[in-house]
Amino acid sequence: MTSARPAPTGLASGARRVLTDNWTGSSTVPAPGLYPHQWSWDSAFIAIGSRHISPRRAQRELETLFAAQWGDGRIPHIVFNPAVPPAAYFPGPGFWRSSTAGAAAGAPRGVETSGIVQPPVHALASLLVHRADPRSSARHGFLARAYPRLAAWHRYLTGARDLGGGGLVAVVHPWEPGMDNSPCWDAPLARVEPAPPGTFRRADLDHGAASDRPTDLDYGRYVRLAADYRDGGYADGGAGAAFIVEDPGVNALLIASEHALAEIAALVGADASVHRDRAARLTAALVDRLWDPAAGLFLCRDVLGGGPIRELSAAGLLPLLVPGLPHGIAAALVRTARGAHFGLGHQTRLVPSYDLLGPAFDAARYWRGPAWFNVNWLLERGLRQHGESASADALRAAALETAVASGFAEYVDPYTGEARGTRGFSWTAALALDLAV
Ligand code: 9WN
Repeated sequence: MTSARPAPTGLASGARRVLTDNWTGSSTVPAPGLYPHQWSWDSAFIAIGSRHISPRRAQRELETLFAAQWGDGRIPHIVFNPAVPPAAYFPGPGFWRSSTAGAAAGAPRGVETSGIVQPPVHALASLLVHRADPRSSARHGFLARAYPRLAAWHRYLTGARDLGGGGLVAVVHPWEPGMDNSPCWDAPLARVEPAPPGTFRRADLDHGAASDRPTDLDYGRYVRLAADYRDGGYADGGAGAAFIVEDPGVNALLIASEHALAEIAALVGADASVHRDRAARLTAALVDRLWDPAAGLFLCRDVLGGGPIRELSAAGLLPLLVPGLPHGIAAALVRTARGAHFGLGHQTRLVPSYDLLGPAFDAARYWRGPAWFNVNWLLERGLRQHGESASADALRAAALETAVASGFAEYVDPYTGEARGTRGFSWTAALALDLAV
């Protein structure tokens, strides 16, 4: 149960306004201008919040995304809106060319998408959306339609994407874990030859301050990796891949979603045990491959480089969300969150995306230090799940205050809460609304 403390004035009305302004009629853009299409994990977080405004709209949000699923089961990280001018976002549909370049992987023909993925929060979001209004959900057959989509999505991730061969999902691009320029990617990315600067144009800098965004060198490498993946027909497991990483955040979200999928399976009359068994296997592999007792944190693993990446990222705290995580590990994660590297409850207003003491820490630059609301929402849930209700209550209060005071910013300075990135950001509004009710 959440604490009874009232939400700050203006929270609910402000959050609703952001979500209404950013709704296109079939999905919600993360923010107008900077992100004018539909993003995968954004839509999952947005649905978790918009279910409190309209359960039907939240169902629609997810179903629009599911309609763009590929034949091999992948849910693409962007679904492009054909009404938006091609130059408004880079890389746009003309770069990814999904309907032709992705044909062998079963990309849909009627809609253009990217060819990479984002973290699998969708089954968790679908269950929460269903629970907001089970009668409407049943009347519209929401879970019955969602279940096979979600099952295929998880099969893709645990099958084709077990690139390390140890039972975990691997990502093949820094955009996939959703934490684009995390210092965790610096070492594996150093092996990637950047695309030459003059060969692409960064539309993001039309809307965001260069000091808050990834660098041009990062972008050169993002473009090279995405172009190579596209030119290989978006096939997984080819010999040419230059970036393969196992990320604890992605895997923790998959496990939480696998548990949700077991509940969905039971509700639609399918076999729930497949999903419970898979969640148990993934949890064992997560602990076995990514837990670092000395750091008190889960670390990313560089599959091609062959070892752990010794950078402390908030992604390594996200396994707190995993039901059934061994008690000693959950307790160690809470100690790490409260310690000097993340400052939960004393040094920081919200948990930073990266180690406060790390060599690459930058309080302003995207995923290299700023605090993000989705990460803090997930941690609030994880803390509560492990019985840490006082910490969860304090984090909830701080997130609500900061969301309103920052104008529902994309991310904030973790010490001061000062707004960074774009404002009127959909998942900030959605998750604040969810924490407030
Ligand atoms: C690339 C939409 C997305 C989020 C990501 C965030 C940012 C995109 C970008 O915006 O990434 O996918 O253009 O920088 O890092 O987590 O889903 O909000």
